[in-house]
Amino acid sequence: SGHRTLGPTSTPTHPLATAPVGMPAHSVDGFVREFLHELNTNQGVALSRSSANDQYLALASTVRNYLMARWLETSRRTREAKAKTIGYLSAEYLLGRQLGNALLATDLNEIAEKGLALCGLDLVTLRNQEVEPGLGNGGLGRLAACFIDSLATMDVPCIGYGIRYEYGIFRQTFVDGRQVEETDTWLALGSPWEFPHPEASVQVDFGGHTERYVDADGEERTRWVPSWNVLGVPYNYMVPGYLNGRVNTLRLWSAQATKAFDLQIFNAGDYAQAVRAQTFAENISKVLYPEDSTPQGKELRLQQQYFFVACSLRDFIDNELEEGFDLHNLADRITYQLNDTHPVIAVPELMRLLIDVRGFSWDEAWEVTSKCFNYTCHTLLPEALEVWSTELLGRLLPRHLEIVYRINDQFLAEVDKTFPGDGLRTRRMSIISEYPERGVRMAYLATVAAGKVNGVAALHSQLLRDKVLPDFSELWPDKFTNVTNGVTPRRFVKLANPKLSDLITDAIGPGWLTNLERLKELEPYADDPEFKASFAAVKASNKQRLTALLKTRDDIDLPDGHLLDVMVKRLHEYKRQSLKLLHIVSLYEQVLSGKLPASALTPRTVVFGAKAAPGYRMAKDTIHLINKVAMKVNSAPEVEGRLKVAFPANYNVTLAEKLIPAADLSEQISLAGMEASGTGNMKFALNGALTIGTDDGANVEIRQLVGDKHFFLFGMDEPAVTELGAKGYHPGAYYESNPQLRATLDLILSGHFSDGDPHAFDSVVFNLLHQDRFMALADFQSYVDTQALVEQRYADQDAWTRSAILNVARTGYFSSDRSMRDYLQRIWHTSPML
Ligand code: GLS
Repeated sequence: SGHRTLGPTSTPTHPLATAPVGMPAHSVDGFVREFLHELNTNQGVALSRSSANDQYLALASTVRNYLMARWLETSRRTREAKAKTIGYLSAEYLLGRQLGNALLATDLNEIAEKGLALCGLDLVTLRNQEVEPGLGNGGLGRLAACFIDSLATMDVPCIGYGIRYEYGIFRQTFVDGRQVEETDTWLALGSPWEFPHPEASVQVDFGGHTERYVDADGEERTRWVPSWNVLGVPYNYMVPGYLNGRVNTLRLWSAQATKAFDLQIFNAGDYAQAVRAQTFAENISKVLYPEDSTPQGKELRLQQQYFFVACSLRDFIDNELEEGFDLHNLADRITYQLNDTHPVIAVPELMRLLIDVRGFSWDEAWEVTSKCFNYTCHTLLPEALEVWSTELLGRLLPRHLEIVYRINDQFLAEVDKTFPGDGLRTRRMSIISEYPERGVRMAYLATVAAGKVNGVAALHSQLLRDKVLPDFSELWPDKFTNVTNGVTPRRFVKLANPKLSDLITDAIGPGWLTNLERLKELEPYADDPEFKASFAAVKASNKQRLTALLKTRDDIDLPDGHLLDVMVKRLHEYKRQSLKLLHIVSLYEQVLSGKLPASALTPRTVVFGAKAAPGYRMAKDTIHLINKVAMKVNSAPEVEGRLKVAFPANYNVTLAEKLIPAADLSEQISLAGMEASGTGNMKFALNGALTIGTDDGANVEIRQLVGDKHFFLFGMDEPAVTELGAKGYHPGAYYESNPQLRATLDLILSGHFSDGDPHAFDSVVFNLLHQDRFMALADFQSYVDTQALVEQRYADQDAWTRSAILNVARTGYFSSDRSMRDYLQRIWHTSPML
């Protein structure tokens, strides 16, 4: 290990060799020149013979070239200033399409549009060629993407570290209403945004055993003798700030077989075995685990985690720090943010590097390590807190397990000193769990090592302190803090909703996109008839845009003039898509049974978007049920023109950018105390949808900011949920006592939605009736009553639009720029570069 030799071997004499790299001219002419050059020299085709894919790839390279000078300059400037860098360690980055964002960051949109038109090409068509990099599951991965966007825009040095999955989140299709997963081949048609650096590969070891030995100074030391290894190849991606000249780096690692590993077997003549070895190594970065908020106790998952973390720590020390840097001062130059527990194995890895490789004493190493890490927890579900069995960890990373044991011994000694003789407490707090098997609680390890531990919304951080880690917050109250999540307004307002953005700029002038609290200046416009009319026209136009998209993308017809009611997020029981479904079936049942004339329904289209983890049976059954209800409702003459259910497959960032700006109503209906924050909720409010939601996650803060009158609150709050749980929850009692709920469930049980098969949805319905862990039945009446209030308000379009404008004006707080400011102040203790 050590520093690579970089740069020329003798002093360069050509004047260009030391000049900063040039940038193509910022003009239509300059752009066309660069584009055709890329098409000819990179794609090797003439314009007249180029495919749409050729044109897209050439366009991407062209835009990339405009960012290049800034990228190189950013890196030079950061090194020279020896600035502190944020090392964001995340197993997921749900980036979404890159081209639009790069055009925005370089202010090239108009130029590109005109230039391409002069070439007979259409920018929108080319933008639609891009397959989004879906290297994340949901909110957690998208949050990482928003954060690195904000840091670049705020001129903060950051390297995002993660995994370059060959296959990202699966592509969802429906067959007979059931989810079918297809592989996401996002790299198949070329990957113009990445820069591989195989020469900078890092070796990562696994397995084997440890040995004690005495070094030259007579010190007792430990040596790890691993049994196999792989190479990590870095791929760099640009992370451009918005119009500020900064371009940070996202560095994703791809696994490759090491030559030695390979050749040895190959030379022994076993070609098949050599190929198998390669496959084995490359499997590590093959595919994203399609789990969200649930643990995946797979060995490969742990391999992935250690793989990218080991590469990333080595990369920073060897390639970003100057030669001879004293690692005792490492915390002056980097602060690692652990995005959930996935990268927490970085803690023992840094200890190992410092002790075994750099010769630090244990105490010296701990002093450095405990200053380098902070930990963000993203969940409250107990089953989502990772615990790795010591059997597995010891087999895969024997030295790391030893280090974890010693960290635990040292930690428990501290607990015992603070609470002498409190054996129960020491056992509760141990990093090592003993039941159901001996394992390492990664959240505890992270909490012990971290300088700061944060939750992702005010309520979540409070519950984290009081319910998930109460002993730890008692021991170290100052370690705990909150940073409420945010979303980048560049992608989720400007790119997704250009018409709203123009309207805002017309009203309050430019500058709000990097200072989103300025949206407050829109408040007076909520009473301006002209502005209200324009605002409503923007919403209508966004609905038309969505209608056109869903027609071509999914062959779905969205009716005109409906209340557009949208629930998009991962399919999970705690998020309660089933509650939304019960509402739909309840409306339909009332019309069908004659309790309600169809004319009494507010015309409404409900749009779902949701992927279920492939192994999550209940979630997949719920998708099936939603699709079956949709088929029936959409073809029922009784509710024609009044109720429609649309479920476009494969919800992803690209679809979100079209769906959210069109929505009237945002469904945020998780059981209180379950959704750590949510970030979709923020995107909807910022785009002028009203929320129907529980008192959960960041909904709480959204409601406080927009005001009760402009938010539809329903259901139990967290204390009520806890109380009901303690009392004993019996969902069947709600079925028995609520005739409308009973009629609703009975209609499903009758086989009405399943071609007469009464058992098709037993799993979903009986789960609700007999278990209902997330108390959907308890909140049913409150939910349908509140939906009636929604309809009342919607009937007064003027009042609705006013509320929608106030939602936009009052939610500037949810910019991820503000989240990053909070992290800088409360956790990272650093500031933008000047
Ligand atoms: C999540 C939470 O479930 C979301 O509530 C949260 O908004 C997100 C980002 O903090 O993190 N945790 C998780 O495992 N997946 C998520 O989306």
